[in-house]
Amino acid sequence: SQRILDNYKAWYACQRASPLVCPNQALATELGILRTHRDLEGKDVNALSYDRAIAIIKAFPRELTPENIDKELVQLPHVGEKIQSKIREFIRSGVIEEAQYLRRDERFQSLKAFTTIHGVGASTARTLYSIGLRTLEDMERYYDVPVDDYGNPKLEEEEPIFTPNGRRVPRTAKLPDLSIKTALALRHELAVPIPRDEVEEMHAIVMAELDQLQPGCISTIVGGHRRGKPESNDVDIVIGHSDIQNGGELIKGLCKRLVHRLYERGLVTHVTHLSGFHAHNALRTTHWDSLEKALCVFVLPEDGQQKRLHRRLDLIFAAPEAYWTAVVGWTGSKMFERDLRLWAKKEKGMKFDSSGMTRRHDSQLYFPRSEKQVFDLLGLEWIDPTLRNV
Ligand code: TTP
Ligand code: MN
Ligand code: MN
Repeated sequence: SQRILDNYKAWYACQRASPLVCPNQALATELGILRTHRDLEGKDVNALSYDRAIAIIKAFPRELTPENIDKELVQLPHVGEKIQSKIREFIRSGVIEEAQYLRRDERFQSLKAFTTIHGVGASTARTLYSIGLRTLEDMERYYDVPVDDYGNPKLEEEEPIFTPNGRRVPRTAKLPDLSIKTALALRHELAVPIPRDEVEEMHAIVMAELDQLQPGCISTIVGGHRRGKPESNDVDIVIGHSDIQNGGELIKGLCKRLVHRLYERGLVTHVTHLSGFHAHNALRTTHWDSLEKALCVFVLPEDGQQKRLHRRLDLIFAAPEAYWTAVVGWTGSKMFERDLRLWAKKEKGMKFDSSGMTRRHDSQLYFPRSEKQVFDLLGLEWIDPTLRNV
């Protein structure tokens, strides 16, 4: 609604409409370089300031120009003097000099490349740099990743067995872990963005397998796909059960069973994280695992001659009372989620996360029946998933 669009100066990102591409996109991208730099160097407070300022730019409804900048900028929350001057520099000259410098800086380039590997955070990246590594090829040698005849990294995996009907079946019964070494070996494939139709194809195959184990399951594709991104870096699926009364019992343990089934089918090749149910706990203040989750590597069955790429797949199983909070919690973006939790806590005396919603003073657990109801219970105006691209 127009009211949401007019809300661009609101304090919390979850009150503002943030489209996928905003009128000041080039500015947001340039500020993003500075944000990434602060993040890579461990300056978390600084990085968060940039996150908040970029979030404001992403919701700003008009193009900023040399003519309107003075008037517009002073009215915006979360944009301190330092970042204001960076914004002015960009509006005046079309670039931010520091960002231009960083793009060519060896240390920045190295740290950024290292963190593209699943499981490598900023602090690991800094350690790798400090012991002399500079490129991903250095990192491959350091982690002893095997290479093929062309020098390209390859998977150190046992040859799969092919059954008479042509299905790939892994030889061992144990699910391999997605280690840094494996992530390096797969890095070229995992870096290829996933188009929307392939996301939907993966979803359909996963749900068909799940139906064989437990009929009646429901699901929502979440993450960037749900926010309208034309291409995603992984596939995120929230899974629940249509039986409100018994659904929790029916899907308990199902996450593990599904992943093992997908593994036996040759559809899942690696897993990074497999967790069971914990109850939503109103007393815990930090975000923690409270649903059944599996973060995996998935590969579609070969389609004629077409070789299919390894893809990251996140599966989140939620009991009926947590289904819609899980959908909201995993739709993102990360900044939208951060401010949702903050809004719930500071403004509503509630604890919100993917695993549920509770009133703080008496720990009463809510049971939202739709995504809209999650917003209603939090006292927030509805924001379409495609406008949560903070
Ligand atoms: P991601 O899949 O990491 O990001 P994305 O889907 O927005 O974009 P893309 O995959 O294309 O890069 O996370 C999806 C949402 O899930 C994110 O907004 C926050 C949530 N999330 C958690 O709640 N816990 C987690 O451990 C992770 C990794 C994500
Ligand atoms: Mn995602
Ligand atoms: Mn994900």
